[in-house]
Amino acid sequence: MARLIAIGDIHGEVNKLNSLMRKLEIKPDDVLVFLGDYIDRGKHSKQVVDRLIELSKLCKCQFLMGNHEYSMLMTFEGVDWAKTYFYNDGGKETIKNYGGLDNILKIHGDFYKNLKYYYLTENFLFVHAGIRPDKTLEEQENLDLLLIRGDFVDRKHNLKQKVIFGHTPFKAPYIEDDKIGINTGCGIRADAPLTAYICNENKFMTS
Ligand SMILES: [Mn+2]
Repeated sequence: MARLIAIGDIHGEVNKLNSLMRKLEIKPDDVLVFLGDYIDRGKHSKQVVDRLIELSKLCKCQFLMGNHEYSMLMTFEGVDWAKTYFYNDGGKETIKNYGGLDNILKIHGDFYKNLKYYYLTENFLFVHAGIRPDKTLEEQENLDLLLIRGDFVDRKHNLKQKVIFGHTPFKAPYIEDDKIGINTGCGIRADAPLTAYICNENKFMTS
């Protein structure tokens, strides 16, 4: 049976991504939904994106925008706050890994510019950070989808779908009736795993 699999924040940890993909034994009819924050902090952001592009040739993949990719893209647009954020929250590792800032867009510009803010199925909404609970999906603002924390994590929302999110780190998957958080700190702590949630089997897997 085809699986619907969400994968949490990777942050340049290509070895953990490879390990998790091996354990999942990806098949051509699987659908992988990556929740964003592929880059920064870890040393191998470029290799992570190379691997993601490879995976998109092996099975169906949805690549969502994280706040780190957004800040990087806005840095190229000359947005001051984004530049400050990018340079102070792991972006220096990404620039070094690509061999210079300009190489990022030359090598992977198409990938970054095509990232989506959310992915919706009948039973699940996938999004990097979460949603503003008192708004409909159509009313959401992109910056909330990328950055919201407690106002989403600590409150119930009204969507009929379960929300699968990353961004806010937890030691183990954060499981509520209406949401599941799977950022288990990959790229923050050396011993923190990368986590996947197999949605239609209600199972977790770690790197
Ligand atoms: Mn994030």
